[in-house]
Amino acid sequence: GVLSLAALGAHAQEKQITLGFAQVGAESAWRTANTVSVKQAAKEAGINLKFSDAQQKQENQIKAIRSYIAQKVDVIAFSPVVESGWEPVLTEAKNAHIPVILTDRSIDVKDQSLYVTMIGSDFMEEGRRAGRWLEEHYKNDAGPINIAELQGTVGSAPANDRHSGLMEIIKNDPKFKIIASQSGDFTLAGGKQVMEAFAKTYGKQINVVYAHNDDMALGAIQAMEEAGIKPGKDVNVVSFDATKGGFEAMIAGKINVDVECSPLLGPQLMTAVKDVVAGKQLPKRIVTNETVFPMSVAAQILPQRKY
Ligand code: GYE
Repeated sequence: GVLSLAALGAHAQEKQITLGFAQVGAESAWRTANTVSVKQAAKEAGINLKFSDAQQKQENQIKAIRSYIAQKVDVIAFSPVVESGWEPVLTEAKNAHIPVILTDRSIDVKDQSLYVTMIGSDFMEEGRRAGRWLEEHYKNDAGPINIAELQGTVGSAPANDRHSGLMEIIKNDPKFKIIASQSGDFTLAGGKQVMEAFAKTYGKQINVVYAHNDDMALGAIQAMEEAGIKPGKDVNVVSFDATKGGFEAMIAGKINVDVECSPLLGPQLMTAVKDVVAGKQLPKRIVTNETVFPMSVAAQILPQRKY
């Protein structure tokens, strides 16, 4: 009768939310922790998660997003491999009335209505933090300070912004020079390979290795050691993410400073997904809280690290 109809109505309102998530890949310890965070948080929030891994290729991500549109998921979330080229597929999602949430990496689009919100770190600020550390560290050194940069994935927001953030700080101080810069695609193998080439070409001229993530820093450390260079001593190693692997390298004296970037975005993402489905207004940008860890605090902090 009337009662069971009301119950049906209530049930319909609580229909399980389906979220399609298009992940970048599995290139780094950061990414692995991010994937675990998203999967766990979906489970805890009772959200039905469809998950895909794009193996660091934008075309794979576009395919995944198209398939989520075809499956009529309630919400699409993704961490864009690169910043550009998203208008067509996001317009398709918009036309299908499926809200899109960006996590971790931002995109470069004119039409801000193509996504609801962007949850993640401020990579420019991370780059500035690293730059400020360098300025402080070398304040009594006349230089020149030669920097070898291991960039992340070409065209990705963290690679673009960790570079620009650093430049913003050091550009007015001519003693700092980026003498080499190349992408290691955020992987350990990539970082090692690029560093091998840098060590051959520049050897002891390098004062700083500026690695856009811990995996590449760890690869570079291997390459330096094989080339007879002492990471952390002959060369100051600056890195990003602050993973457990990064902390262990700091404790071993091989990474000098690690700028934090948190991959634990799952819970915030699931809250945003529920809010969007409930028709709530979300802020356009949700920034993660982060800090900087110098080598000297690593041993004390490591036990509290969650990724
Ligand atoms: O720093 C790196 C990962 O987008 C913030 O991607 C993320 C970056 C992170 O591969 O380790």
